[in-house]
Amino acid sequence: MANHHHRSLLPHSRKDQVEEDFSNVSQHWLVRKPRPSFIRLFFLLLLFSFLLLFISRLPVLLFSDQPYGEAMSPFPSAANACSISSPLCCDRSGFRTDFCFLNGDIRTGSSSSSFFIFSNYSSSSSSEERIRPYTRKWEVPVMSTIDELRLSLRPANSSVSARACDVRHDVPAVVFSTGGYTGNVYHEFNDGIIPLYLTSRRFNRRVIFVIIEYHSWWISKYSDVLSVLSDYPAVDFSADSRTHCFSQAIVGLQIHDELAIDGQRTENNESIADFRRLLNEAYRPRIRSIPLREEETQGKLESRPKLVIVCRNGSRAIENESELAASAEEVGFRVELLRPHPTTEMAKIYLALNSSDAMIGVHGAAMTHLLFMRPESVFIQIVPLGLDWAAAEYYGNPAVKAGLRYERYRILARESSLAMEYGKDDPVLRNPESVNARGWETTKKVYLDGQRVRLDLVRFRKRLVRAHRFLLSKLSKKAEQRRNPASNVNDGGKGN
Ligand SMILES: *[C@@H]1O[C@H](CO)[C@@H](O)[C@H](O)[C@H]1NC(C)=O
Ligand SMILES: *[C@@H]1O[C@H](CO)[C@@H](O)[C@H](O)[C@H]1NC(C)=O
Ligand SMILES: *[C@@H]1O[C@H](CO)[C@@H](O)[C@H](O)[C@H]1NC(C)=O
Ligand SMILES: *[C@@H]1O[C@H](CO)[C@@H](O)[C@H](O)[C@H]1NC(C)=O
Ligand SMILES: *[C@@H]1O[C@H](CO)[C@@H](O)[C@H](O)[C@H]1NC(C)=O
Ligand SMILES: CC(=O)N[C@H]1CO[C@H](CO)[C@@H](O)[C@@H]1O
Repeated sequence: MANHHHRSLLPHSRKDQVEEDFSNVSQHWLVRKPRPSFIRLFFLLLLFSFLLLFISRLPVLLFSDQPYGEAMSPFPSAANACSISSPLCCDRSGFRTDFCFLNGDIRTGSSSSSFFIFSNYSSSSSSEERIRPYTRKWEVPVMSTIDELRLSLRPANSSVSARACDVRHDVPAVVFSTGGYTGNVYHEFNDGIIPLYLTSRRFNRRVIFVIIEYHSWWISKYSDVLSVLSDYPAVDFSADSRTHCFSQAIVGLQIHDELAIDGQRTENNESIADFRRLLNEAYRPRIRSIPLREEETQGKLESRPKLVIVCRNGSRAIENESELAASAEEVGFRVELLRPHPTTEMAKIYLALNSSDAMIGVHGAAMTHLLFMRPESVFIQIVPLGLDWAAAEYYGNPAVKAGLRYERYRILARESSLAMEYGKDDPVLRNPESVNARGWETTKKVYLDGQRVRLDLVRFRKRLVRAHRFLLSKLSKKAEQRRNPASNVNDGGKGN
C-alpha cells in the first residue's frame, strides 16, 4: 500500500491507477524527472537494481509491521477464456494476478526458468507465455523482484529429444512465489495463503506446490496450513535441478480482494468462513498438543468474556496498555496481552484468538490475525491520526466480511504522541489529509513510524462497556439456546 494516499482520489480509471502505480515510492523520481542525461539514468538504474536485489534478498520485511503494497479496488475479471484442458492458456484479465493452465506432457527446466509442455496443439495456441506468479500484478517495482517463468509449448513429437523425467508426479502442480512482500504477515495471508487456498483447494490435497523465491522459514511458519492443502512436500524450483514431470499445472494464484473471498467467483459460493474452517482444521492437531496454562484452563470454566489486546512496541504502541488492561478487567473482561513476534508460532496466536470474544489493537499488520477470530466476536481497531483510509481498507472492511462486530476507535489529537511534537494548530494534527497528500513517504514517516498512542481511558472505556454488554447478551442467548433448543426455530437441526 505504498501509495495509499492515492486512494482518497478514487475512483480512478484503471489506466490512471496503473500510471499512478508507476510513481511508486522507489520509482517516482525515476519516472517524473524528464529525460535525465544518460549518465544520470545509468546511475539511477544501478541504484534501482541494487535496491531490487536488496529487496529480493533480505528478510528485512520480516520485521515490518505494515502492509507494504498498494491497495486497489478489485476489477471484475473478464470471463475466463481458458478451457481447463487447453495445453497452455493464460488468463490475464484480472487486475491483481495472471495465471496459466498447463496440460499435457509438462517438464520443468529450472536452469532456464522454464516449463515445457509437449502437446499436440493446434497452431492457434500461443507457443510461449511468460509469467511472474505473484498476486500484485499492478505494482511494477515489486513484480520485478519476482522471477519470470517461461512456459513453452512444443510439439509432442519433439519430446523424444527433450530431457527425460527425473521425477514423475501423478498429481498436478501449483506454481507460485513466496518472494515479494512475504515477510509481512498481512502480505503472507493476503497475497499468499488465501490465494493459495483459492487456487489449490479444488485438488483436495492431491497437489504439489512448486515454489519460486522459496524460503524454508515460510514453509515452517505455515506448515500447519500447508499440510491441509497438500499431502506432498513442496518443490524449491530454483534449487532443484531435477526434471519434474506433471500432466497438469497451474502457474500463478487466484485472488479476490483484501483478506477476502468473493463467493461469486468461487465454484461453491465460498466465503472467508470456509477459509477459517480450513485454518481451524490446520491448527487443531498442533493446538491439542500445546499444554494449556493454568489460567487458560480456568478460563474455560469462567463466564467472563475474553479480550485479547494485541500489543506493539515502538511506533503505534499503546503507551498506557497496562492501564487499558486494568480498565478492561474492571469492566468485566478476562484480559490477555498478546505481543506477536515475527517468530511467534502461528498456532499459538490462533489458540489465543480463537478462544477470545474480543480483540483490540492499533492499526498495523498484526491486525491480520482478525482472520483467527470466531465470527460475531468484537474487533476494535484503534486508528491513529492520519491512517483512516488504510485502517478501513486493510482491516475494517475485511473484518466486516469475516462476520466480526467491527468498531474503529479514531484517536483524538490529544491521544497521539504527535501532540507533544507539533503545535496544536499544526496540519499534522488538524488536517492529516493535507499531510497525506504530500505523499506516501510523509505518511509513513509522520503517522506510521512516528506515532504512539496514549488512550484517553475515560473515552475508551465507553467502547469497552458497550462491547462487554454486547458479548454478555450474546453469551446469554447462547446459554438460553442450549437450555431450551426449541426456543430457536432456526436452530432446529443442530440442537442436541
Ligand atoms: C499426439 O498425437 C499422436 C498421433 O495422433 C499420438 O500418438 C500422441 O500420443 C499424441 N501425443 C500427445 C502428448 O497427446
Ligand atoms: C513433428 O510434427 C510436425 C508436424 O506435426 C512436423 O512438421 C515435424 O517435422 C515433426 N518433428 C519431428 C522431429 O518429427
Ligand atoms: C452465497 O453465500 C452468501 C453467504 O455467504 C449468501 O448470502 C448468498 O445467498 C449465497 N448465494 C448463493 C447464490 O447461494
Ligand atoms: C476454536 O474454537 C472453537 C469454538 O470454541 C472450537 O470448537 C475449536 O475446536 C477451536 N479450534 C481449535 C483449533 O482449537
Ligand atoms: C517489547 O518490549 C518489551 C519490554 O521492553 C521486551 O521485553 C520485548 O522483547 C519487546 N518486544 C519486541 C517485539 O520488540
Ligand atoms: C493518561 C494515562 O493514563 N497515562 C498513562 C499511560 O501509561 C503510562 C505508562 O504505562 C503512564 O505513565 C501514563 O501516566
